[in-house]
Amino acid sequence: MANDIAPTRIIDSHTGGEPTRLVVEGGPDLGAGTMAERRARFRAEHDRWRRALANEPRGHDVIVGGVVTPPSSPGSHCGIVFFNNVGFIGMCGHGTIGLVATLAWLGRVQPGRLAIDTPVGTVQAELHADGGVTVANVPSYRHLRHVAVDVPGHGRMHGDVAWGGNWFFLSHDHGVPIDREHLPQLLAVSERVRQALVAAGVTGEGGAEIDHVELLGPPRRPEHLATAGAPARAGRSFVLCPGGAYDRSPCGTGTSAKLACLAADGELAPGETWHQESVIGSVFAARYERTPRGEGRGAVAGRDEILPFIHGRAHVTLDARVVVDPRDPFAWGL
Ligand code: PYC
Repeated sequence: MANDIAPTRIIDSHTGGEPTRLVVEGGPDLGAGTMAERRARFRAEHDRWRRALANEPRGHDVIVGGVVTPPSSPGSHCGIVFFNNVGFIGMCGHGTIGLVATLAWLGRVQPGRLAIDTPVGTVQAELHADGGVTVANVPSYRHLRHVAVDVPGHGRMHGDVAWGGNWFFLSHDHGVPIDREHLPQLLAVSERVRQALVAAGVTGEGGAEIDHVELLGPPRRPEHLATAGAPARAGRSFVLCPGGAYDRSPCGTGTSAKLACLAADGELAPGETWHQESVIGSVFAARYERTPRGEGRGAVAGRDEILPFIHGRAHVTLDARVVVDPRDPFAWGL
């Protein structure tokens, strides 16, 4: 039976274990305009594509998808709109590393720098000769410090609210070890935290929903542990994503939010390397530069923002063509 759609090619990759599924040919026509306008058009007119690619039976709740578009800014290589099983996300660090690795695999980019337009700003990326990728993310900042939330069944917890391209609540005092053995508890607690934030009216700037919860702990990898006289410049994180899945990678936007908090607390100097481990043990190397005051997102005068740099590596896992069988009642996703 013939396909119901124009030829559509997807390429899957993973970054530190977290999958990215990119539409590199065909797919929805998001038209012209800013990336935020293209995302709005995607949401309003083409949401079946998101469901088809990120939901069962073709996808699953861990997938972050992206539609690669022509650039919206002069000088950029391309644009990208990221989505998941429940909606759209602003930026995606692991997904951008996956995008650059995918473009390299397709032969569309060579080692060097490229700019990529996203709905929350243009980011810079560098493809290194060894295949590693560094992403200079959107300017990031801490919005609220040490907020108390009462989490039903768990008790009072505290955390910072920070922007790293998505909104995060970052907490240390959750009491759960950050390892695979405790995934059921980590998922349960983080989901309750998200609900408690909504109930308590704790939001990002301008009432924005905090849709990612980041539970933090000490590093586990031997090379990241503190040594005599030298504190650990590393941590381990569990990140709950908006659709209920956890990030297998250290989460690029979550690492950016963490860097913003470290910078605000004076615990990491500009240029110093921070290693962020994921709950499965994959690692991003990160650092930041200070941005001139108030020149970042929204240009809020006097706000301290940082420019985060996230370094990681992605591997292509699949190169496929989407089939939509008109007889299939679930062809566009559950
Ligand atoms: O790497 O920024 C990230 C990310 C966001 C959601 C899943 N991964």
